[in-house]
Amino acid sequence: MEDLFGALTQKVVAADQAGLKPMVQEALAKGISAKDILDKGLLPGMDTVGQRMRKGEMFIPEVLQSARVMQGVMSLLEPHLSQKDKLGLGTVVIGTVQGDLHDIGKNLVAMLLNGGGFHVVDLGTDVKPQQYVEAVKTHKPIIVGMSALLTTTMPRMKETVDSLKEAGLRDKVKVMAGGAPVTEKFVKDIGGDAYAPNAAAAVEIAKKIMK
Ligand code: B1M
Repeated sequence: MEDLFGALTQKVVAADQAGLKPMVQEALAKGISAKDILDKGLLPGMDTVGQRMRKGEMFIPEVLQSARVMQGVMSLLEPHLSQKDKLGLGTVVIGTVQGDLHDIGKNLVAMLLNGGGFHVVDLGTDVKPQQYVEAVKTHKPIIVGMSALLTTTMPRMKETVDSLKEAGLRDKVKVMAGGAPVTEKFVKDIGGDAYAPNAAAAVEIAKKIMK
């Protein structure tokens, strides 16, 4: 059994969609639970991808491929997962802030969070503070994630935090922010909780927040 989980992990790291799909189908047919396939086979693969990205051993296109392969097989597992298992570690609402259309980094963060076991609600780009507020009311996330790539849109991050405060929701969520011009000090100054310099760090920090 350990061999099978190890092989699944390797297929995720190698982004081998063609090899992974039949292996997952076979595991399900053998009666191995979808939760075990996910927790013991696939998620450790995304953990490895995150570690290799941090060490500079894997680059963004490869990381995206692994994340896509992971998402591809999730459709096979989903019908077999309970609602609780589907929610995994908890919900993260994420978006690129108002006025900003850059979404490559945000998508990468969303994919790795998803691959890391979080349920991700992606609000897309140009997300207004009020949209974050509404999403928090609807989805009850544990984390609100904001991305900005333009210095001119960074102030929208503070406005979003302020809107959450005004709506009485600030103490119900942790606020994580990132993007090339964003710094740890900036996140602290605007009243956020966590800064992540890259997607792998975002997953690590999100997991720490959950503990
Ligand atoms: Co634009 N752009 N762009 N752009 N663009 C930059 C950001 C810029 C630095 C280029 C430059 O001038 N050197 C510059 C900003 C300058 C500044 O603000 N000081 C710039 C500009 C000026 C503009 C326009 C204004 C250009 C114009 O029209 N005159 C315009 C703005 C449009 C708008 O948003 N309203 C514009 C448009 C575009 C394109 C549409 C052409 C395209 C975006 C396509 C898309 O995203 N779908 C684009 C691109 C591609 C870039 C560059 C070249 C690349 C950005 C990128 O995708 N990086 C960028 C220059 C550069 O960075 N080299 C540039 C790769 C990505 C994986 O990294 O997004 O940093 P990044 O994400 C990382 C981390 O930051 C972190 O994790 C990610 C993965 O490790 N992270 C988070 C990101 N979000 C996070 C959230 C978290 C945690 C971590 O928690 C929630």
